[in-house]
Amino acid sequence: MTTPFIGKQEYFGGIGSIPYEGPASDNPLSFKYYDAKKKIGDKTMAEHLRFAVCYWHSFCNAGHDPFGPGTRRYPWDVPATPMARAEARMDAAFEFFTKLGVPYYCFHDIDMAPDDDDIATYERQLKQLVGMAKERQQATGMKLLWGTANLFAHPRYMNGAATNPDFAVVARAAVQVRAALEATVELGGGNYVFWGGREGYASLHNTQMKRELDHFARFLTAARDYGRSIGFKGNFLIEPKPMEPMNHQYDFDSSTVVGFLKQHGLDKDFKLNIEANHATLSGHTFEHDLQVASDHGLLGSIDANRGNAQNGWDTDQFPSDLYDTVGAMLVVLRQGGLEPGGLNFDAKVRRESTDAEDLFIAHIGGMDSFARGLEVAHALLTQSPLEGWRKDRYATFDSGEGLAFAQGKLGLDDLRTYALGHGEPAQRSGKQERYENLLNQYLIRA
Ligand code: XUL
Ligand code: CO
Repeated sequence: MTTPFIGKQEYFGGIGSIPYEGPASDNPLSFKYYDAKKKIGDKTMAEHLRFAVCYWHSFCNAGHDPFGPGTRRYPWDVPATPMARAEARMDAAFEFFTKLGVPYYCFHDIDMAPDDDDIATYERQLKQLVGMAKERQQATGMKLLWGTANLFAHPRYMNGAATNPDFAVVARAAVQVRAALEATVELGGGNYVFWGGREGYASLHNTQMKRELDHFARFLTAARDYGRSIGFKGNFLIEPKPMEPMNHQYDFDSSTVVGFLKQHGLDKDFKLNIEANHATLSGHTFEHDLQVASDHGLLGSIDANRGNAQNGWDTDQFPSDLYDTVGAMLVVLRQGGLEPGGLNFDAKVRRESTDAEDLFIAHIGGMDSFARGLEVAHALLTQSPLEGWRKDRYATFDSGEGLAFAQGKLGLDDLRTYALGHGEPAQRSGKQERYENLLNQYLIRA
C-alpha cells in the first residue's frame, strides 16, 4: 500500500498519505504514536492493532440526528443513480483507507450497495459492488475485517429480523444474511458479524421472549451452516448491546451472549465483537465486557469507540481516553492478540465536524490512542510489577490446602477444619491505589 488509491476523481484533495511524525509534531494530519512498523514485543503495531475503518459511519452517515438532517455534503453523493453513487462512495472509501494507511475495512450489505425490496435486484446489485470492491482490494492490498447485513434499518424489520414474530420477515432477513455471507467470503473477510439491531422487544406485553430467542438460535445455526457450506472459515461474531433501538435487546452484554452461545451449542463457531459504547450502555466498563469474553476464550474482535460520560446514549465517539485503551490492550495482550479479529472504528465524527479532513483527524486520534494504549499495556505487562502483584494476591491458592480446594478436593468439613486451625484471617489490603498509581506512572513514562 504505497500509493493511495485514486478512483475516477480524488475526494480528499490536498491530503496525502498520513505520515508518522512522532509526539513532538503538531501536524494534525500526522500520527504521533501509531508507527505501523514499530515492534512492540514480537509483533509490529500494525499486526497487534489490525485497524479497520467502517463504511457506514464514515461514508454513509452525513451527520443526521433525531432533530435534523446531515450537515456534511459528500461529493460521492452527487451522481444521479444509486449505483453510480455506490461506486463513487467506494472510490472515496478506498482513497480514504489507503491515505490513512489502515489494513482493513468493514461494511454492511446496504452500505456498499443500494437496497431494494426486489430480492433479485438487491442480490444483483450487491454482487456487482462486491466485484468492484474485490478489484479495489487487489489494487490496494486492503483486506476485509468483517462483513454484515443491515437487518434493522428497513421498516420491515421494525419488530426484529431473526426474532420477528412473523415468519415471513425472518425468511426475508435470511436473504440478506445469505447474500452478505457470500459477499464476505468473496472478499476474503476473516469474520462475519451479527449485531442484533432490533432483536429484542419494545414491550413484554406482546412478546414471547423464549420463543423469539429459540428462533434467534435457529437462525444463527442456519447462517453458520450456510457460511461453512460456502467455505467461510473465519469467526462468526455476536456484538452485544443492551438497548437502543429496542427497549431491551437480547444480546445484552458479554455474559448474556456467552450463556446464549453455550446453551445453543454455537460457541465453537461464534465469538464476540465487543463495542466500548455498548459495554458502557449496559452499565459495565469496556474493559469488563472484554474481560468476560476473553475469560471464556470468546473475545473475537473489537468495535473501538467511546460514549459520553454525561449521558447514556450510544454516541459512538472516536476513542481518545487512554485509560480505556490501556485497559483494552491489557486484555488483548494477555489473551495473545485478536487475530482474525481487529479494532474496527465503529465511530462517527460529530455532527458539527464538517470538514473533509475531520474524518482523517478523528481516525488518527483513535489510532494514536490505541497505539499508546498498546505501548503502555505492553510495558505494564513486561516491565512493571503488575502481573507479579496480581499473582501474589492469590498466592494462598498456589499450594497446600488452597490448591487442593481449587482442584475440587476439599469439602465444607475440610474447610472448617482448616479454619479452626488458622484462626481469624489476617487483613490483606486490596491496594487499589497502588495499581492506579502504577498505571499513571507507566502512562507518563513508557
Ligand atoms: C450499532 C452498531 C453497528 C454494528 C454493525 O450500535 O454498533 O454498527 O457494529 O451492525
Ligand atoms: Co458496532
